[in-house]
Amino acid sequence: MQRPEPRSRSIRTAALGATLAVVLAACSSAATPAPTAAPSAAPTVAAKGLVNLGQDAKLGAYLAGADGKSLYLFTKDSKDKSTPGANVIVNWPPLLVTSATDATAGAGVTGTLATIKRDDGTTQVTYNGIPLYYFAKDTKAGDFGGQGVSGVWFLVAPTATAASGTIVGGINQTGTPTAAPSAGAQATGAPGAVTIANLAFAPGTLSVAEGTTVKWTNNDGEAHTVTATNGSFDSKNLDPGKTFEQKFATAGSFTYMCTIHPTMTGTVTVVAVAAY
Ligand SMILES: [Cu+2]
Repeated sequence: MQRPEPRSRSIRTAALGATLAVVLAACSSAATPAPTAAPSAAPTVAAKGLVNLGQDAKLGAYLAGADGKSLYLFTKDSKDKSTPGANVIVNWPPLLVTSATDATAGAGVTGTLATIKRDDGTTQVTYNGIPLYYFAKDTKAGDFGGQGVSGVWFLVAPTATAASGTIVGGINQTGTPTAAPSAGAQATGAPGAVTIANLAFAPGTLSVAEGTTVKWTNNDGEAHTVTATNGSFDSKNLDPGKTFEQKFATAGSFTYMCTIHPTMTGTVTVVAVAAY
């Protein structure tokens, strides 16, 4: 399914820009003698490629792009075949390169990186035959907004493969024996949702990854508040049917309560996402 060329070009340019940025950050451009590494640079940056290994406490190891953003597989794809569709193109930008040699692997990425030609003429990166995508609503490293969406989009475990034709090995992909265990809300595809009903927060303790926006919905017949014990956030009076959102950028355990009904308490546990 063809899309207007300017959009494709902008994605490709963005991907190329990210690659160049990494090369520059790593001070390893083939054409330029490597100067002394900047003291502020993390040691692992130099090992970065276009596809890298991320590590999450709950989800385990997963693939991430040069910018650290999560990469996903689409279970409706098959070996070396991206399934075109308007919804796919809008919400799931493929990981594109201008040349197959741009598909470089970061430290610890042991699968085979290759490329396929998409119907719109662009070149998409594959991992063990699996076409790779970003999720449009992920904005930074450690965002897992696409995980489990519609039961067909999953983070890519390092062991994932399409060698047999169908795609297996997405993290928590249904029916995949290699799925990593997870108790986190991220695996449900509806991260960060708390319902208020019957004078209680459910779940009472919610575990999310760093950077997740948690949304409370008051399904009760009366007003409540979502008020942080440490004062860092406060919904004020939340009337029936209303929602409140709070982003949790840093790891930690955050307790909150309803100031109208002080026996109503809850906790958001924010799990750190390892840097690359
Ligand atoms: Cu209340």
